[in-house]
Amino acid sequence: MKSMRDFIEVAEKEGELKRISAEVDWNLELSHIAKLNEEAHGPALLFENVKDYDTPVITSTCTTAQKLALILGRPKETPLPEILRAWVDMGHNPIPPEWVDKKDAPCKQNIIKGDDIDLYRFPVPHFFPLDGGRYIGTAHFILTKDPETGWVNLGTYRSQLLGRNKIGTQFIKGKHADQMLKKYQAMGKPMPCASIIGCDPLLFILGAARVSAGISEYDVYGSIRGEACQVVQGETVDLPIPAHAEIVLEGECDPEKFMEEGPFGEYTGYYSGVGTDPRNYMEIKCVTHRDNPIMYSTTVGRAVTDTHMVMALSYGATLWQQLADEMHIPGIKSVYCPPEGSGRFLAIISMKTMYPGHADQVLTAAVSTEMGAYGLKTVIVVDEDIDSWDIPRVMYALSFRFQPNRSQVIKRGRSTPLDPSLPIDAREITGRLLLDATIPYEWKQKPIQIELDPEVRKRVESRWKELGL
Ligand SMILES: Cc1cc2nc3c(=O)[nH]c(=O)nc-3n(C[C@H](O)[C@H](O)[C@H](O)COP(=O)(O)O)c2cc1C
Ligand SMILES: [Mn+2]
Repeated sequence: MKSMRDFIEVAEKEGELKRISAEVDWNLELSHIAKLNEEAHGPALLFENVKDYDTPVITSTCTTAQKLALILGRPKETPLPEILRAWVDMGHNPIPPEWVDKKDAPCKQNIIKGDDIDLYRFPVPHFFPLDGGRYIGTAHFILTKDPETGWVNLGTYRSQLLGRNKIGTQFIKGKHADQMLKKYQAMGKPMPCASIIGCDPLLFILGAARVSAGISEYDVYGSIRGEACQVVQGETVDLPIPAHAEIVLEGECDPEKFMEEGPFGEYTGYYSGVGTDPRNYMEIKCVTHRDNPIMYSTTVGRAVTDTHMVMALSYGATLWQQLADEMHIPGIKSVYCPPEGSGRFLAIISMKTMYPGHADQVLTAAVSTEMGAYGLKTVIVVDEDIDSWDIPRVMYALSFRFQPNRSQVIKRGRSTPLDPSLPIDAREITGRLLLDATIPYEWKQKPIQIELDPEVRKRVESRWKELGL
């Protein structure tokens, strides 16, 4: 799979994509259809007839495990925890992107510069009633490059349509594009950027993934796909653009310039903030697009949407990799970050305890990883006999193995400004809860679990019919 068109072909063949030919309004109607379809665990939707526009819009590409499985080249019945494990297993062989000629890059089929640029020519949806405007960048990612090391980052940061050639940026403090922007600021220069709208959905998933600083999401893409991402030189920016992208917005972000942005119906189920905020923005210098481009979009909003599934997959897999592969902590059996918590506020880790304090080590390590250090509020560890995704069994462990005295409250850690459980003006720091629901390794006398007598069990099972059961 190289492009959005490849995904459409696969998903349609598998019955996981529906074309909508009836006219649909980009103003609220499109998002509401997508949202209600997502709440019913429906297929990806390709809106072919958007009011006032010729360009189609695709939504809901990642909202179920079935579609995530197809994106990762697995059978569509593969359950989410198995997809997560596959991600972890495939993540060991980084492959850098491969440069191709402009003539081999469909994203260069149309090139628009200067005054001819008009972003209102794209069918940009207005999602929720109290949104500050239309959002052109939802299922997109922004490409940036570190001016010191050349590290290329892919980050999904929402973009409001702010003018014919302007889109908002919301690089939350500490995000990789924010770290880079601060370096350009110190150099007194604007930061070259490109917004990629419409691509292999795995690139979007990676844009939202919490890959460690200094590592390019392109290399992780190569590892998971098993082949390099094909890229082409930008027209006006020195950035590697995915050759098969549908729509590319090239431009720059001046760290000293701001426009009003927001609010937006966020993945927490609440609007971000209470009004607009001054934020940096991108001034677009060049638009390139394929012939008959496809606009890629996602509703965000309340769970469960693309954002929740994408984060449950990539944040869960990343936390697992960071604990097991980067920190080399033994005994990690599985990690699950439920989509209902958008894969980022709550993590459940199943582990084989191997020495005293091992569970405590995993708990404190989890909130110190790249993934966990940012906004992870609750971590639960359970013994290896319980699967991390088996919520009834996790509830069992929280009832019969958990002890508050073996658990910890951490008073301070990095938060997300979108966490609605914190007051609107104090969202930079969060508390954390580390819940140990394992049986302590060092106990000499462990509780004796009830097992049925195997002989008697066999005997009564053979009498099942006779018993009328
Ligand atoms: C649809 C969607 C919208 C997002 N919007 C933002 C945003 O506006 N600002 C932000 O900092 N993170 C946003 N995120 C989360 C980031 O994509 C995520 O933290 C990612 O790790 C950022 O890339 P980085 O780690 O390379 O900085 C969004 C994620 C999704 C799926
Ligand atoms: Mn990154």
